[in-house]
Amino acid sequence: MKTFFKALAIAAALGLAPAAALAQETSAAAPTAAQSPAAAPVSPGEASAPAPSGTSAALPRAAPEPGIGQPDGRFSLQDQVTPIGQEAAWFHNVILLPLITAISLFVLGLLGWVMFRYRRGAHPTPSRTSHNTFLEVVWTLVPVLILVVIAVPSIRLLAHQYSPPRADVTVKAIGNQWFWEYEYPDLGIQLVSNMLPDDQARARGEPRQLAVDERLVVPAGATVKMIVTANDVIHAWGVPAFWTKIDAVPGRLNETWFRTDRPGLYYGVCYELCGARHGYMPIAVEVVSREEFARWVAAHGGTMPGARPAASASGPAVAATPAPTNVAAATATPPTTNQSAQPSR
Ligand SMILES: [Cu+2]
Repeated sequence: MKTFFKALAIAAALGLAPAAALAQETSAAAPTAAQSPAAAPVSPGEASAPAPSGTSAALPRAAPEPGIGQPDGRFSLQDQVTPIGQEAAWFHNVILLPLITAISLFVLGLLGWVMFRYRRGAHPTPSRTSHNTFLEVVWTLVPVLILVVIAVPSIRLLAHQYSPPRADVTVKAIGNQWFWEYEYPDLGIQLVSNMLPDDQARARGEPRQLAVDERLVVPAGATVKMIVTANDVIHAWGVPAFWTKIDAVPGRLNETWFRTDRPGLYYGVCYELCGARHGYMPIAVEVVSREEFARWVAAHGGTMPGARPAASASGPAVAATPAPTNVAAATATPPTTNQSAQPSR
């Protein structure tokens, strides 16, 4: 009986394995090899300067909240702050996890029963039964019904994910070895976002290897359309608290979206193994009020759509596009590379 309970515990662990995998995914930023902070893709002069540009002055940087938008060691999904994320988390926590746990325990119980009840000592003459129509119908129909039950919320979630509302803000995210670039094509803003070295992250009270110099800033309550691509190799842009993750493929524009009403700071990472410093190109999304967003746009030399002067409504927005403020940091030769030459596209 003792071994049975032991086996039961193993089955429970197996049933919960997918959750463990997901939880692990959220902490993918954890380093696999010790890397000195000096190897961060930030030039030495840059590293000593607290803020790469004067842009952050107009907007106080939101501090991260414990347990929100970052891995905190929990054995489950991060708190979801988008409607899609909440629907998906409900599907995972309320439907899938109990179902796979119950199925695993049931199968384990059957195995244990057969092993115990029909062992040679207790059952020396084996039965010669080879068919049982009732059982065969049951073990065919029950899995089919389970799949149908799963399919309904699953397809509903897919439909919601792939029918985004009209976009309020469009952001183009471009993956590079090993940093992210962001463009707001309608606002005339370009950013380069590099990971902060450990000492600077600590000084700002942010988690190491998740803090960046330039955050992606979006307004609360707005539908943000993310157009995601890459310059060199395949990366993937994702933020676990938004339930958003999509590949960044050179030469392709992938699209995803998110909307959250909750201001705050949410971290993500690159989710596609993209080279030596794959683990060091984090993502930080700061969700602010609409007023703060307007101030942030102005501070970055951008123009809010409504604020554009009538005379220049037909195009000069492009001419007004400012040069990225901290491009020098990103275009500096990376300390390591696994490519001898950039492939021409
Ligand atoms: Cu990457």
